Amino acid sequence: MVQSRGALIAFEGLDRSGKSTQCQLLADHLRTQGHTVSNMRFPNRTTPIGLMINSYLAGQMQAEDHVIHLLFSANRWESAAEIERLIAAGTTVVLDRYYYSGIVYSAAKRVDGMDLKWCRQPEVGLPRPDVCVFLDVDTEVAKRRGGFGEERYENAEMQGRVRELFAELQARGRHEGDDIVVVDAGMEVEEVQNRIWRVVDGVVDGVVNKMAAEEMT
Ligand code: Z5A
Ligand code: MG
Repeated sequence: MVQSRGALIAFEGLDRSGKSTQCQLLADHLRTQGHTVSNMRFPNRTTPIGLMINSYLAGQMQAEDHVIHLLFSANRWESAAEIERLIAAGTTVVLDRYYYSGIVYSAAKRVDGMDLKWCRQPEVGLPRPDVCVFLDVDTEVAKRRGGFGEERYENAEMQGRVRELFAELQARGRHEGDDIVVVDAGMEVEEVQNRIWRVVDGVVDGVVNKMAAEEMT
C-alpha cells in the first residue's frame, strides 16, 4: 500500500487574529485522529536570517524594503526542503503564517514598484498549501485582544491596509487567491476552532482519498 502524503495547511490573518492559538488546537485535533503533525511558523526567528528579521521587526535594525522582503522569502526557502520531506513522509504540516503574509505585508508598505505582483515573485516555487485558512477579524476586535504589540507593522493603519490587500489577493484568484478560505475569527475560541476543523477535516480527507484513488488506477 502506498503511504498517503501529509497535508500542508497554512494559517494567515492579522496580528492577534488567533493564528498561533488555532494552529496548536488544530495540530492536537489532527493527532487525536491518528495523523502525524508538525507545526512551523514564519518568520522562523531561530535561523541567522530569522534573527535579522527579528531585529528588524523589533526596530533594532533598519533594512531597505526590497531587502527585508527578500529576507522574509529566504527564511521560507530555508525550510522548503524540510516541508517537502515531511509531507512526502506522511506528516501533515501546519504553518503559522506563510508566503501570503510575505506578499501582502510588503505590498501594504506602498513602496513604489512593490505591488502584489512584484512581491509574489520570490515566493514562486515554494511548496503550495492544500488550503490557507484566513482568520478574519475586524481590526477593532483584534485590538481589544490585549492591543497590538510593539513590533513594526503592529499599528491600526498598517493592519487595515493588510486586511484590504488579503481581500484583493483572494479576489484575484490564481494560486494564492484560490487557496484562501476565510473563517470569521471574531467569535469565541471554540466556535472559531469548530469552523476551522470543518474546513480542514475536509481538506485532509481529500488528500488521503486522492492518494487512495490514484493507487487504484
Ligand atoms: N510578516 C511579514 O511582514 N512578512 C512575512 O513574510 C511574514 C510575516 C511571514 C510577525 O508575525 C510579523 O511579521 C507580522 C507579519 C510580518 N507583523 N504584524 N502584524 P508573527 O506571526 O510573529 O506575529 P503575529 O501573528 O502578528 O502576532 P500574534 O500575536 O502571534 O497573533 P496570533 O498568533 O494571530 O494570535 P494568538 O497569539 O493566537 O492570540 C492573540 C491573543 O488573543 C492571545 O492572548 C489569545 O489568547 C487571544 N485570542 C485568540 N483567539 C481568541 C478568540 N477567538 N477570542 C478572544 N481572544 C482570543
Ligand atoms: Mg502568533
